[in-house]
Amino acid sequence: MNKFVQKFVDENVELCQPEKVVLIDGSEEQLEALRKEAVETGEMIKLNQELLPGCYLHRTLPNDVARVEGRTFICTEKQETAGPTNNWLQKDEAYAMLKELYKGSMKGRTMYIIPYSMGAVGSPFSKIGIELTDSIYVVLNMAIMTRIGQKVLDQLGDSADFVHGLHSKADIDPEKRYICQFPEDNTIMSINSAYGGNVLQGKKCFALRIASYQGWQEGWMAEHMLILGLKKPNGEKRYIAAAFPSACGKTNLAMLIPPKEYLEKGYEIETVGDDIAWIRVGKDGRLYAINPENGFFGVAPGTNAKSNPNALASTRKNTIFTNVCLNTENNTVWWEGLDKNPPKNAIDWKGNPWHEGMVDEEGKPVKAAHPNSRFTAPAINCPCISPDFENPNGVPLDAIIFGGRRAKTAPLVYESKSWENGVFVGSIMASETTAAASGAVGVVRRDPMAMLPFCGYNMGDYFAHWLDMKGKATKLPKIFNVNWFRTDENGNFIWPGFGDNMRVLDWIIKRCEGAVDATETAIGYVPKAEDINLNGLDIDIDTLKGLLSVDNDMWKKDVEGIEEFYKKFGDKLPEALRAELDALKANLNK
Ligand code: OXD
Ligand code: MN
Repeated sequence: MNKFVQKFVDENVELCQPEKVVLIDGSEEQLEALRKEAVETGEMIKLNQELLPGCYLHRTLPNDVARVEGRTFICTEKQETAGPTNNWLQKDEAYAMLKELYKGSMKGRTMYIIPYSMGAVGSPFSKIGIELTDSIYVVLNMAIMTRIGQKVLDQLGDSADFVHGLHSKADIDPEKRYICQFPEDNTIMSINSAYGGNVLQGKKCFALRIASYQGWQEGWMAEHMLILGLKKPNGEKRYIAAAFPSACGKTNLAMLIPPKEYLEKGYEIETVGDDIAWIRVGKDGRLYAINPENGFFGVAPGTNAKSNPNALASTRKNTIFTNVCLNTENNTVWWEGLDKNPPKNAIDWKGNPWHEGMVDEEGKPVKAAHPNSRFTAPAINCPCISPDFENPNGVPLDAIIFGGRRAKTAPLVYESKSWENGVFVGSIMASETTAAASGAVGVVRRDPMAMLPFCGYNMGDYFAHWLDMKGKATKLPKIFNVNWFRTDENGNFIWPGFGDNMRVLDWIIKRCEGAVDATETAIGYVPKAEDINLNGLDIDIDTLKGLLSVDNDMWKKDVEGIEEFYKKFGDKLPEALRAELDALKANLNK
C-alpha cells in the first residue's frame, strides 16, 4: 500500500477504533457481498429483480434527508480565505473539535477504505481521493458515482497527491453534524450524517468545494454545471456547459429530447454530465470540460416518462433509490410525479404504510416519497450518454449558460457582450423563491454561478479567477443567460420548457457560429423574435416578444439588489465587475 495512504488509514483507525478495516478493491464480488450484507441488516431493500435488476432501496433517518448548508464549513487558517459567503471555522480549532467527535465513533463497525478517481482514471483532468467510511451505503453509492478500487491505487502509485476524506455516521446526531472542507490541506471530514450530498464526498465536497480551490491554485475551474453535446444534422457537434441553482432543471436540460421537427432533421442531444464540470485550457487555447462523476444522483419526484425519459431509463437497473416510496404489491418504487397510478399498497419514505390522499394530524398531505428523494444511477445507463463521456481530454466548450428562476426580470435568453460582461452576468445570477419552498414567495436569492453553497474559497477571489481565465485561453466560449421561468399575470409559466428549450439552444449555437443577428439591450444581446424557431409550438410571435423583452425599470430595481450583494465582498470585488455594474447602470439610464 502507498505509504501516505497507509499513514492516513493508520491514524484514523487509531482515532475511530473500527472493529475491522476493509479495502474496497472495486471487484463485483466484493460489492455484491456488501449488497448482501446491507440487505441482511436492513440497510437496503432488494427490489424486484425482474423489473428493476440490480436495484435497491435505502431509507435515511427523517432528520437526515438533505445537504445541510448551515452545518457545512470551509476550514482554513484565516477567515478571509473562506470569504463572506461561507461558514468558516479556524482549521486547527476545527480539527481539534472534530477529533473529539470521531474518537471511537466506529467501535463495533467496519471501516471501508474507498480509493476513488474523479474523472476517468489516468485522464489529465482527473484527481484521486481516499474516503474512509463506516457506511456500506456510502461504499455502494461511491461505486456508482465515481471510479473506485485497485485501479485507482495503481494510478496513484506512491504519490501523496490525494484528497483525504473521513466519514463516520457516528450517531446521526443532527446537533453534532459537520460537513467540513479543509481546502488548504486537501481534506474532507463529515460526521453524523448518512445522506448522499453530505457523505458521498466525491461529489459536492471534493468535486466542487475542494476542487474549486485546487482550480484557483492550479489555473483551472470546477463548476456546478451540466455539460451537453448538441449534434447537428451534418454530424458537427457543439458543446455547452450550463450552471443553474439546485432544482432548476440541470438534469432535464442535460438529457433533453429535442422537439419532433428537430429530431426529424437529425438533431440530437448527448449528455456528458448533469451536475459538475471541470474545465481546463486545452493546447489549442479553447476551454475543455470533463464530467468528473460516473453516475447521476438525481432528484426522483417529478422525474417521469414525459419530463425526462432518459433519466427515468437510467434508473431501471443497477440503481440505488433513497427515500422513495416502496410499492409492496410488486416490490418496485414510486414517487410523486412518476405517473398517475400511486400504488395501492405502499410504504412511504419513512417506512410507514401509505395510501393516496393520506393526511397527517394537521390535515396536510403525507408524501409517499421525500421531496428530495434520490436515485443513484450509473451514467452508462443513460440512453443519450455522450460517446465523449469518458474522453480523457474532455470536450471543447462553445457556450456557457447561466440561469435561474426569475418571474419577470430576465428574458428567455440573452448573450453577454464580452467575457468580463459574461462573468458579471454569472456573478449576479439569482433565483426567486417559489411557493413550493417554505418562507416568503418571490424573494431573490443571489447564487453566483450556482456556486454559493459550493465555492471552497473567497467568492471575490473566485470572480477574479473567472476573469483571469481570459488571459489563459485564446478562444473563449460565449456566455449566455437563460430564464425558462417567466410567468404571466396569473402566475403560469409562459415558456413550455423541457424539450422545447432546444429552440433556445439552437439560437445560442447560431450566435456562436455568427449565423444570426441580435438586438442590443441594456443587459446584453437578445434574439430577434423571428430567429427563435416556433414551428410546432403553441406560442405566437407576440408572446415570444414579451418573453424576450427587457424592462429597464425592473432592472434598475434589480441593480439595487446587486449593489447590496456586491457590498459583501468589500475590496475583494474585482474592479472589472464594479465597472460592469456601472456600465449596466449607465445603459439603463440611456
Ligand atoms: C445537488 C444539488 O444535489 O445541487 O446536485 O443540491
Ligand atoms: Mn448540484
